[in-house]
Amino acid sequence: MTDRIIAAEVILTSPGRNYVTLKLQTADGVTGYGDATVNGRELAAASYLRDHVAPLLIGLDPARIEDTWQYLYRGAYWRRGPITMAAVSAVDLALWDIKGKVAGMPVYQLLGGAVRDRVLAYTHASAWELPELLDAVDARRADGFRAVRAQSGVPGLETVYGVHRDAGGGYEPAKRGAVPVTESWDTDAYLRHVPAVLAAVREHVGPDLALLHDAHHRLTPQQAARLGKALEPADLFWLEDVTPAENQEALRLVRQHTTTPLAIGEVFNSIFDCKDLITEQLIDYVRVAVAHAGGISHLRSIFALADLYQVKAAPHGPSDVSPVSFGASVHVGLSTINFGIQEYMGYDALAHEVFPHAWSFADGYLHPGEAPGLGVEVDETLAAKFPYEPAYLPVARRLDGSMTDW
Ligand code: GCO
Ligand code: MG
Repeated sequence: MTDRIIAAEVILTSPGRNYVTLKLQTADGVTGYGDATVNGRELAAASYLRDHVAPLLIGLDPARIEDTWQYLYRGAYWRRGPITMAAVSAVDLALWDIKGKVAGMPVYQLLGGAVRDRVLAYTHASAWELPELLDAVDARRADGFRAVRAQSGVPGLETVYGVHRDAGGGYEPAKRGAVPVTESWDTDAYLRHVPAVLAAVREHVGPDLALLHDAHHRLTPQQAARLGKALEPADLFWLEDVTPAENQEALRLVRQHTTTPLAIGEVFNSIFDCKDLITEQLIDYVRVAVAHAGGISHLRSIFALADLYQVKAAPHGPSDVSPVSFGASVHVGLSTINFGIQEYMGYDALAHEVFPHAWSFADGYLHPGEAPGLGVEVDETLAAKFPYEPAYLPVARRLDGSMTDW
């Protein structure tokens, strides 16, 4: 029996980018960490935790993870949504961290133990022009990756999701400033260009490397169907977020027209967002993240449902999923039978220092490590040196000036 929770604090820090971390402490001195980072809405997530959730946690038995999850989920009359579910996720992760530390075991052992030796990862390669993109893919391969997401510029456009125009620098979508940058977007120009780019990448790398591509929610079902079909010769591991999937039925049309594997789900925050996609087998990979879809506890429900339909788990893992929840995701990957692949965009060197972690990457694969709990700590003194800075994801308008999905 563990002592009760005596403190719940929110740590806001910006080592390279903003992160919202929940810290729970028990009376007997055990600390658990969770992540509630919502890119561009960090203060809302921090306030939800601080003002509406932290007071409910004081005095609770940290061993009761499922009961606490149900209390926070069902107890919020205004349930679901990204902010609420990020807060639920953070509490869930911190409680699993505490349970692992109390048991003296890494969390994956509490989830049933390893069902594989290591967790396959993919990373990003991007460049505006094709020759530089091919170099970037080669460089990621030289880093050991066996799966690479390729994104390029589009002639006629100034900005494209996933790519910085200036060669070299890594891609970070959120920009510092008090208001979002407005980008302009033309789906037709993108559709004319991208099949040739991915065909050239496939020709360059040969058959073995797994190639992925992210359309970032920008197509109509018909455009998505055409793109999936046009990309079939490039033999993609997946084509991601073809449509804004609020309308799950839209994927029926896409599915009827292409055998390119489809991945969706990074913005989903509960099983209800993906239940039809899964049960109708409209996708191949579900991309929910432990930080945004209710933590380890709810991801396990989503992945168990997905397993019935041969849909694989492929959690979101860009730099805005903090090293705390990234580690949690790797514990889930190691212990989930229908796990497919983990996105690993990598972190700024400072983020590795602020969040020292037991998880590691080698030879294309991740491992959560053997430290008790999640195996990720927070250097609070260092974290305090990098205060929150306002930063927003861009917004997008079409060439005629009307708003569209970024
Ligand atoms: C991905 C994503 C990210 C998102 C980002 C938004 O597949 O990794 O699409 O790049 O755009 O997480 O905050
Ligand atoms: Mg994506």
